[in-house]
Amino acid sequence: SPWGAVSEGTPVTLKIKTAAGNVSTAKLMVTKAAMTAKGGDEYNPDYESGTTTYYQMTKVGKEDGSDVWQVTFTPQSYGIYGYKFVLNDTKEYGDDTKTGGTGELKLTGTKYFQITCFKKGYETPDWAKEAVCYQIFPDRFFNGDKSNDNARTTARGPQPVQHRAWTALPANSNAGAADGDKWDCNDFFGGDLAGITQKLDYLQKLGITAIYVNPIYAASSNHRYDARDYGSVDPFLGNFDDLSKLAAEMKKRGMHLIMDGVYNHIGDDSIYFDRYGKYKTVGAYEYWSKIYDLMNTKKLTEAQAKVEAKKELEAEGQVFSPWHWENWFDIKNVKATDEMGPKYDYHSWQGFSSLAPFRDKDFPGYSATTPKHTDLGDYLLYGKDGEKGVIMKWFDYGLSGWRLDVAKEVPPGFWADVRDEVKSIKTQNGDDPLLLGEIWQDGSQFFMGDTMDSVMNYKLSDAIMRFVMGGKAQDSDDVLTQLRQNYPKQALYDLMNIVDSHDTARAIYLYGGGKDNVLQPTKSDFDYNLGKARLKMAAAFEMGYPGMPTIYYGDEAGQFGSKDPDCRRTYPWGKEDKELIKFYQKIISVRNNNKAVFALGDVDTLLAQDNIYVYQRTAVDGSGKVGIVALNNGKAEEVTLTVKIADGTVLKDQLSGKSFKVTDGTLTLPMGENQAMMLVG
Ligand code: ARE
Ligand code: CA
Repeated sequence: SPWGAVSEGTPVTLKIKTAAGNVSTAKLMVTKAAMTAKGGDEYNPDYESGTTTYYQMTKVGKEDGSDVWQVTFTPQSYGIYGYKFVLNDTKEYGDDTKTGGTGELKLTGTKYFQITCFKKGYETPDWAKEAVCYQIFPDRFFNGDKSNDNARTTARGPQPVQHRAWTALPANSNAGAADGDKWDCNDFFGGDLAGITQKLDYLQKLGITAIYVNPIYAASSNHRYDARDYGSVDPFLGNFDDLSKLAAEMKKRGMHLIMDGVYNHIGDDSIYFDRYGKYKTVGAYEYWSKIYDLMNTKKLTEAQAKVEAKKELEAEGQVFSPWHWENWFDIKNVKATDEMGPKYDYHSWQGFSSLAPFRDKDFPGYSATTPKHTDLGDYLLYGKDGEKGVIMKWFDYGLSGWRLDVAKEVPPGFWADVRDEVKSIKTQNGDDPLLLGEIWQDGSQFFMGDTMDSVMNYKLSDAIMRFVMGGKAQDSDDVLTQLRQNYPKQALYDLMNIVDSHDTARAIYLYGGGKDNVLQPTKSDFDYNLGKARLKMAAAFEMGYPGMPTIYYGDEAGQFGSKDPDCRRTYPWGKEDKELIKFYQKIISVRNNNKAVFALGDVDTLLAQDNIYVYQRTAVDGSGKVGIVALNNGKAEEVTLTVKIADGTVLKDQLSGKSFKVTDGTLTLPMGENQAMMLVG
C-alpha cells in the first residue's frame, strides 16, 4: 500500500524491491509540503516550497530473488508528506497513482507518493458515519408557505425578482454569455423552510437522517451564494422561527441539519458591500466609490476624501457598522463596467462581479503574524460585545454542521480557528458538529486533524460515473483505493458521497447519455431507462460504501437536468418515478438496517476487473457480519469471487432476495446486465 494516513509520531516503514545486484545505494526522499496559494486563490499542499529530508535505506534481505531495501521514518508534526526513492543517486522511483504501487522510474521529476499525517486525537462526528443525507436547494424543493412568495421585490441591485410557476424550467438566459455573468439567478419558485418541514415525513420514510441545505441567508439570488446579510434568513425562505421549527421537527426524528456556509465572498448587493446604495449601513463599495469620486472630481488626497466621504454619508443618514466592513475588500480607483453598469474595479470571485471575496489578509490565521482578532474574524467567528460570530450564531437555531463553500480559497489557518471554536460546542442533538469542505479534488489537506471532518466527495462521484457508464473497474478502483489510503479512516467514514449536486448536471441525465451543454433537455435528449439503471448501480454502490451517502433532492424521483441552472429544477411532486423511489427506500433501508457492516465496517476491494466491481464490508463489532456490494456495468456474466469468508456462509442479496453460499473459499454470483447486488451474511 503505497499511500497512507498516520497520526503524528507514528513510525512509517517503507520497502522497495530492486532487481538483484542492480542497485548499490537507495535513499528515501521525504518532503513535507507547505500550504501555499501559488498563482491563484486556492491553498494547496506545495512540495516545491516544502522541506526535504533524505534517509539512507538498508538492504535487509531478498524476496523472490530481488533485493529488499528498507527504512523507517517518523513524521513528527501533522502535514502532507511526500516520498520517493532515489536509487544509485541517479534515478527516482515515484508515484504513478496506480493501485498496487507499480510506480514510475525516471531520471528526475517523478511524483511523490503521499502520506497524510494527522494531529493526535483527530476525531470526527460519529453521526455522519451513520447518516444518509439529502441535499436540498431550498427554492426548489417544496413551497410550504405561499405567504412569503412575495417577500421582496428586488433581486440584485435594482433587478426585479422573477416569480416562476412551480413546474416551469429555471431561466437559462446566461447560457453562452461571453462574460458568463448575465444575471439569471433572479427567478424564484417559492420553495421554503416550511416546505422542508412539511416534507420531513416523506424524507423520514425514505430513510434520510441528515439534510444538507444550500445557503439560506438573506441574499439576492435564488442560489444565495451571494449573501446579503449573514445574520438573517432570506425572507423568501421564511424567518428564524421557521428555521427553529424545522430544526425542532428534525430533532424529534433524530435528524441532523447541515447548512451551507459561504465565507470566502459575499454579494455585491449586500450590507457589507452595498454596491447599489440600498442599505442604511455603509458598505465597502459605497464608501470607497464615494472616496474615489471625491478624489477624481475634487482632486482631494485619499486622506481628505475619507473625511469628506464620512461626512457626506452621515449627512445622508448612513451609519458605519461597528464591524468596519468598509475595509474588508480590495476596491480600486479604476473605472470598469459590467452587466450591472459602470463600477469601480474590485477583485471578484472567478470574474463574477456579483461575488466579492474578502481579502485573505483579514482572516485570522492568514499568517503567523496576523492577529487572532481581526474585524472579519470577530464578525465571522469570535463575536464581540456579547454578539456571537456568524459561524457560531447559527448553531443556536439547531444547526449540526457546516458545509463550507470553496474551502481551498480561505486561508487554512482560519479553518483551524473555526475548528477550535466549533468543536467546543455540541449540536442540538447533543453530539459533535460537522465541518465539511467543498472541494473537487483530493481533500487530504483538510484531514490533518486541524480543519475539516469531511469533504464533498466529487472524486468518488467521478470514479463511479466512469464505471457505471462502462469504464474499467480497475481505473475507478485506483482512484478510490488512493482516497482510502490518503484519508484517515475517521475522515473517510464521514465523507459526503454524492453522484451529483447543484453544481453538476443530474446523474441520471449524464448516465443516460445526456450532454452537459444541452439547455433544458427533455426526456428525448437522453435514454431515461439506461440512466435509471445506472443510477441504481451508483446509488447502491454509495449505500454500501464508507461515507455519508447523499441524495440530491429529486434524484430519487427521476428528476433530470443538464448543467447549472437546469440541474435545479423543482422536485416533481405528483409526477415522481415511484418505482425509483421504492428502490431508494430499499437500498437506504439495507444500509440503515446493517450499519455495523455498511456504515462502520472495514472496506476491501474484492474484484475490480473490467465490467465487474465488487467490494466487501466487514463488521468490526465482533459480530462477524459481512456485506458485499457487486456491480456489473456490462452484459450478464457469472462472477466467481475468492473470499475470506467461512465456507457454508450464506449471503443474501437484499435487492433480489436471492441467496448464495460460500463454497471452497469462493462465491459465485450470476450477475445481470447493469445489475447491482447488496449481499449481507
Ligand atoms: C453562475 C451561473 C451559472 C453558470 C455558472 C458558470 O449562475 O448559470 O453555469 O456561473 O459559468 C454560485 C451559484 C452558481 C453561479 C456562481 C457564480 O451556485 O450558479 O454560477 O455562484 O455566480 C468551481 C469552484 C467551486 C464552485 C463551482 C461552481 O471551485 O467552489 O466552481 N462551487 C461553489 C458552490 C456554487 C457557487 C459557488 C461556489 C460560488 O457550490 O454553487 O456558485 O459561491 C472543476 C474544478 C472545480 C470547479 C468545478 C465546477 O472540477 O476543479 O474547481 O468548481 O469544475 O466548475
Ligand atoms: Ca413560499
